[in-house]
Amino acid sequence: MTGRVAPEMMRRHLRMYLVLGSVNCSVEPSLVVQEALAGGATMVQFREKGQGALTGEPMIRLARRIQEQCRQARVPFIVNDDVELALKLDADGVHIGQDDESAASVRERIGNRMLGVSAHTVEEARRAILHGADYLGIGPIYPTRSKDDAKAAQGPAILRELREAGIRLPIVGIGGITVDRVEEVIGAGADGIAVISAVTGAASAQEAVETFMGKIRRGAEGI
Ligand code: 3NM
Repeated sequence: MTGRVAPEMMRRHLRMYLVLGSVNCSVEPSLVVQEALAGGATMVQFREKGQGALTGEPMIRLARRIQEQCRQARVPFIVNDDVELALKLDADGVHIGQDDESAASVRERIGNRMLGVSAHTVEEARRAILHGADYLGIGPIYPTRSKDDAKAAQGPAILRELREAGIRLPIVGIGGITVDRVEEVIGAGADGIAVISAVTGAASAQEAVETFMGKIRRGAEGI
């Protein structure tokens, strides 16, 4: 990649952002990824966290497999939290939370790779932007069972608040998002949605993503 990702490109990548690790999947995670990519997922985050998460070589093997699937689909592959792993794999980007290493120091380490930062308030969002974030992950919008230490759900109002405060950076909403809630999230100011369980827990990940994408397209076109 030459230079930082352009905001307009970032917005497109964020439309249907699948986040997952082996803990979230009842089948082989790469099968879920394959289906989700076939359905039109626009970005994938490897988030190997929680009880029973893989570590060491098995974790790296899974990450590489998913990265290769993303490469073939020409979809960015993002690593959650683990900057070392992202650099080792030459991932397209890193996503960090507020408790992780500071965004400024991650930005220094990853160069022009994409940097996503979770933020929960206008102040955290402003700081993340100053420190070099390419996009903000805002959540949980709705209650979620996929993150042990999730904060209280904020509702779509937080998205509106950020936009009204003048924050223009690409934003993805996360937490408890289902197909019925997409319009609300996009309508409140998000460029896209990030989901775990609505895709990993679906009978068909491909159909789930296709349904999401249909709604996101309509939302983005303001229909
Ligand atoms: N981050 P689901 S909520 C990974 O609020 C993650 O920052 C969140 O999973 C945040 O789509 C969350 O199953 C879990 O609710 C999202």
